[in-house]
Amino acid sequence: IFDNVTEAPPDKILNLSVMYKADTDATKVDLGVGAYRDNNGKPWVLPAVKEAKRVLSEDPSGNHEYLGVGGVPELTSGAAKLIFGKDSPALADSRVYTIQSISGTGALMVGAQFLAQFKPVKDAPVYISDPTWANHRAIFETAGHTVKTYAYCDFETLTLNINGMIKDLKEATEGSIVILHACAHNPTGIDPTHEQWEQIASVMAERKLIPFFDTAYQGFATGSLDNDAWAIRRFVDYGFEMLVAESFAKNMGLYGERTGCLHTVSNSQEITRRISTQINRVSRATISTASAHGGKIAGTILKDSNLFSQWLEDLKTMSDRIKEMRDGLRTLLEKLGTPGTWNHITDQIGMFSFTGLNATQAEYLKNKYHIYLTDNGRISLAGLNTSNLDYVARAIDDVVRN
Ligand code: PLP
Ligand code: TYF
Repeated sequence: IFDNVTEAPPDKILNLSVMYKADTDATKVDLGVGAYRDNNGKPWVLPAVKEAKRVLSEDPSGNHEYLGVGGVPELTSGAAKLIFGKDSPALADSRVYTIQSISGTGALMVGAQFLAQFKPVKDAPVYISDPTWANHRAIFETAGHTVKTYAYCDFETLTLNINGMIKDLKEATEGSIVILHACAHNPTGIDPTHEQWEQIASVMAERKLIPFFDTAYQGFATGSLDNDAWAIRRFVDYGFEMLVAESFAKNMGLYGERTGCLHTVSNSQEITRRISTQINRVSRATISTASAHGGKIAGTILKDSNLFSQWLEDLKTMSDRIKEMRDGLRTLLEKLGTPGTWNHITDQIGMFSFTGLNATQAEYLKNKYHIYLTDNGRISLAGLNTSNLDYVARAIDDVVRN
């Protein structure tokens, strides 16, 4: 019956993790998957998360019942405030609907399926940045959209190709959906400036394009949750109707708990009410109800001011360590006189650096030094620590010279 099933290509990032785990060399370094590691190279359970789990475990009314279709109410209301701001007019006017999702991926998928049915211009494509997180294409194609790309990275200078981006958006057909990374762009670590976001908003409004923000790194970009939501809030003020996929995987370290939210913003309370019924229907048909454990942890942190303060400290611990690694790597490469310029390592923000190394060089680093990075030259700075930084810098120096 299944003779016609061909082999699917492996997911490059997940495959890299598998190869890293199988590598028995003691010097191996994992700069592949975007997951935070502490200075000992170990996964980190945030103190705020530990405390939230303790609070939940002692709650006498705790149980394992199904969640309602919307998810954990403390999570969805807290998550919406986190994204749109406590004083958001869209929230005050009840123009936002928020549903709990299976992390960022699930939020994108529910949004993609909703749009496949209700996008205002039938057959309008979905635009993703070149480059982007590899799963974007897969998610939107799976939901039946045609996926196109817009220029994003100037691969020579490793800066934003704003002119190329504006040109591509100008040429997009009316009603196209544009996936935008709210902050800390994956894989490049390059974000538009406020002025560039204004340009993007202006052309998107003119061309009647639909923004679909993906926010997986709030708190990792500028060090402030509010600043990292700046673009989304600006687009709301601009008057856009839009979608936002929000992940708590990275900023709460809840990777495996699959905790996130999908938000929609419309121009009226009544439209939002109708949208909510359709989003609920899509979610019901895909996951039925969201998963409770991560939702309750994140909800507990968002609603409790002490836990929230602890979370801000935890975010600072993570983003400060990543910044130190950025500074350290750049300084070492410059000290070694490694050919090329390395300022982009500290100019870029978030969890990743788009180093400019190519696929051959990535392969060389893996084979000779047991250093794992994606073949587009992206490194996860969270994989660096004070014990391996020097080793990695020397390896990069070697591969660049050879
Ligand atoms: N979007 C981007 C740009 C990402 O980098 C990621 C994770 O790496 C996600 C979404 C979603 O991840 P998750 O489904 O684990 O929340
Ligand atoms: O490192 C990245 O870009 C991500 C990591 O369910 C990831 O692809 C891994 C598993 C997952 C979501 C994201």
